[in-house]
Amino acid sequence: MKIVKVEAVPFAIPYKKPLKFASGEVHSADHVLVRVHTDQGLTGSAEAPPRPYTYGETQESIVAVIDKIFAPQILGLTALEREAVHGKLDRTVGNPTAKAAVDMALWDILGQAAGLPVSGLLGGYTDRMRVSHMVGFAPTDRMVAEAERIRDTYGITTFKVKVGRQPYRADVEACRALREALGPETELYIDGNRGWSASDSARALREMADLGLTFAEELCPADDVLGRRRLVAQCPVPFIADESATRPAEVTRELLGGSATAISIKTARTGFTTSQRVLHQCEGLGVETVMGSQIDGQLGTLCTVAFGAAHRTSSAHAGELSNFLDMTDDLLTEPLTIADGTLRVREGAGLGIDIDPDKLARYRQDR
Ligand code: MUC
Ligand code: MG
Repeated sequence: MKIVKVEAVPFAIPYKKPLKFASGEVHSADHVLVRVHTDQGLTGSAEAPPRPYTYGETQESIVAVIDKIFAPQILGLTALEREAVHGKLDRTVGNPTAKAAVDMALWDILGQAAGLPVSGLLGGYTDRMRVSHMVGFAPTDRMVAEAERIRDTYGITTFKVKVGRQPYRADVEACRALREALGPETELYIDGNRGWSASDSARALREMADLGLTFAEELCPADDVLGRRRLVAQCPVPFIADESATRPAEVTRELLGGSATAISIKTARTGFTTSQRVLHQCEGLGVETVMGSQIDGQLGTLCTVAFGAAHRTSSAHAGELSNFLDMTDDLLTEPLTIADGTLRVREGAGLGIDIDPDKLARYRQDR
């Protein structure tokens, strides 16, 4: 199972409507399809989504780091030598989604070689996850209409509401309107993408105290160390670190430093190998996790649900598995479907990724 070729194929698929949040906005899925080929003819696939406002990566930088640095380093190693592969990749700092896609493509190869689903190899706890839908910035009536449409169409009853705008009261009003429209049984949590100050975050949380939020995520920058600790100490619900805890060392730092009390795990940035380390770290510390989305397309979502469903703790909360609904199309031969508020793990060997060659030809950006 020697690695003989690593491909990084940039592609672009427009969104039906942009997703807007405090640190950026997405109008098109300008992702990179990563394919690792072996001498036995197996090909593992995954996607890397560039998020410059979170990691500094771009579509061009992902292609360049894979073509110029990672591929030459790992050619000749086997798909079973993941630790050796990571040793090579980690000589380069940063580039988390490029590294994660290589890792997940290797797991895809292992699953295919064994004739077993990756989700089973990772832990096999369940075959599906409840879905949480992300509601981006828009006028309040449109945010409410979107949540109602998503609930009525897909049966989704968990929503992550993007907050972090200035002044913060508009977001408080949007959350209140969502709670009133969706009723007390719907699960709501908020994600500020560092848009508020620590003190505005505290004010907003006080004004939303009666809304029954499940979590608060990354409301203010973790770099404002003392303000953030003060906020987390008074936060009435688990405070999720997302972009401030993208590696095991950062997870340790944020949790032990009192800057977070829960962790968002994103396979798009820690693959399967390092996501499992983060999950076990959190389990050992008694800290809850949520399966987050790097605004994944269908490939990325398949990876997130394969990992999330594999473990008891990662499947305990709804996973962010519905961003692909905002896209006009995708690359999979058989599209993902969400029904009754849940998404199932794909059956079959590996990750179950089957790329439609016509769609790839239509959306690829390199020829
Ligand atoms: C999220 O959970 O924050 C937006 C920025 C990012 O890094 O991920 C998305 C969703
Ligand atoms: Mg987040």
